[in-house]
Amino acid sequence: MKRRTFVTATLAAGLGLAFNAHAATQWDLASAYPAFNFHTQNLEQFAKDVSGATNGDVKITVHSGASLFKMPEIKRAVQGGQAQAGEFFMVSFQNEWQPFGLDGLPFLASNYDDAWKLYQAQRPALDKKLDQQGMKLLYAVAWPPQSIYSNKPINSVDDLKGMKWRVYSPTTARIGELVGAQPVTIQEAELTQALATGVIEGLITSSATGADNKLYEHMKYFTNVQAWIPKNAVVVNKKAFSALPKAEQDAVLKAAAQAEERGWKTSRQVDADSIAKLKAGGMQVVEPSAELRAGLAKVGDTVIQEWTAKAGDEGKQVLDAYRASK
Ligand code: PCA
Repeated sequence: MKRRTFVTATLAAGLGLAFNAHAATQWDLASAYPAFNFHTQNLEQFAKDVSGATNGDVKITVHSGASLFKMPEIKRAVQGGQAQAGEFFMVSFQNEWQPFGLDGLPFLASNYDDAWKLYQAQRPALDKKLDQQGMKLLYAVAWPPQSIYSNKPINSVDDLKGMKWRVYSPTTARIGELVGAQPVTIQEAELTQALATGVIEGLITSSATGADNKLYEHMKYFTNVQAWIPKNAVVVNKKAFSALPKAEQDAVLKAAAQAEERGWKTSRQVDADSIAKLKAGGMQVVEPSAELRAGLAKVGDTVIQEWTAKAGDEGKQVLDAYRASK
């Protein structure tokens, strides 16, 4: 009798273990943007869809607001498996591989339709690069177009001279240099504090980030230059992905494709809503003068030339593919 109980208990424990081993896929997904930001909400929906499609077998926990890793660390954390998945801002990583910075080049693709074409041209190279780095690209979503926030009117590039200029990528730093501003790198998670302490007098970012951080409390002008449309990439560690049964891999990829489509749609809507929020907050939303446009276009040409020289054949191929698709 005793022996039978023991056998049954052992069997049950064994079965329990086997069941748990199958059910226990748990991914941490590191993100750097606030919980209420549209990229983050899209990630939450993605996680929900994956859980739903796998009957709860694949659980993804989204850690927003740079709570698990800071933005510059997220990519490496996913690569090394410290986080199974993560979202990173591609243009920040341009120095590592120039094509990461393609969607941060001025006036190359400054409306959503062109930005989508640019992404299609960039995607094969991105997939390959991330694969070599031990990751899989799940999807990428555009931020709204990037425009200038400042505490004084910007009528020409000369007005940017001497300004403490917040940057987030090699290109935004280079633009700062070319116009004679003082570039200072600040992550979005630290933006509010930097504004409160007067470290920044101007920056270029999206309407969404301006609204998320209530930039109208610190800056007066939003000059709608729409210079480029950069993207966040959502990646998963390749080993973590390969460990899933095929049906679950397919479910993840399907949810990712849906997240991408939903994210691009939402981005357009968020742009309109955020500009309304900026206005409601008291910000002056102004169209750029012809002089400013011309000045920025010139700076943009220099930056693109420099990028092309650095990006070599690989960069040229992507750029050619994009131009041919337009
Ligand atoms: N917001 C983020 C990235 C691009 C954007 O629109 C930021 O400013 O850091």
